[in-house]
Amino acid sequence: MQKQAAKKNERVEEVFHLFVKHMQAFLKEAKINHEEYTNFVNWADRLGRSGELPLFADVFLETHVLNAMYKDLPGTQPSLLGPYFLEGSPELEKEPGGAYVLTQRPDEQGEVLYFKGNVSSVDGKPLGNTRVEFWENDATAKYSGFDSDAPRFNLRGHFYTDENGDFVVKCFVPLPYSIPDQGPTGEFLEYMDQHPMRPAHLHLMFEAEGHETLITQVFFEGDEWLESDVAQGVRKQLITKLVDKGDHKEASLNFVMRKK
Ligand code: MBD
Ligand code: FE
Repeated sequence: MQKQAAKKNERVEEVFHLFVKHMQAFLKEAKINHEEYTNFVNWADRLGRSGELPLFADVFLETHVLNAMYKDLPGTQPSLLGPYFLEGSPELEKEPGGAYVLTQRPDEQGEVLYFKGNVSSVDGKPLGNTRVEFWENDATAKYSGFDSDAPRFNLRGHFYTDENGDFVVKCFVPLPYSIPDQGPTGEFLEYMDQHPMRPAHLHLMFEAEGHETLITQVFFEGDEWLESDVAQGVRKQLITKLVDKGDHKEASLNFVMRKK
């Protein structure tokens, strides 16, 4: 126990030392004057007080952590967890055709999407009984539990793959998402000359025995924000096609999990 705690502190020490070193080098390189310094402290204080710090971090930093960890590894590339994941989603029920039906209000608006996936291991074996966590925004481009007044777990749920690693979930075509741009994060975007948009995406998290948890997103061909995602979460292999089936859309993607 003692030893583990010591080890953990060593890592924190190493990281904090590097952080301070690079911050000091940054202040020097940017020739930050005292007024700018005070402005920065005020902005960072407003960012924290507004509750937007997790948003800011996930939009501007998270992708760089993931790229450094996974860019050159086999298997499906992770994408951003983002600030809108909620623990404790309901387990979804199947409709007669075998698709899991996403939690929704009786009058839920949006275009129905049947999203199909297959989950396998890097060695090619299908991963049956994989827990799939799924969440997305609604037809007003809002996330339940955060910027929407829908019930807390609306458009959130989990289910399990069948023995072949397959699943189908009846959900909705997600919408491009504007991150909140009226607060301190918006101020930052304005100075950066950057729009606040993310391309439409589905959030998925996979948990399978003996494998690394895979947190990723799915995007759609033709989305106007794919190239300029404010959070830089798009990976080529995570883009799929929306196929028009008349009264609904279909899309699919396969997911490959890395072993622990
Ligand atoms: C989102 O919907 C999102 O997925 C991320 C990563 C950041 C902000 C909003
Ligand atoms: Fe999102």
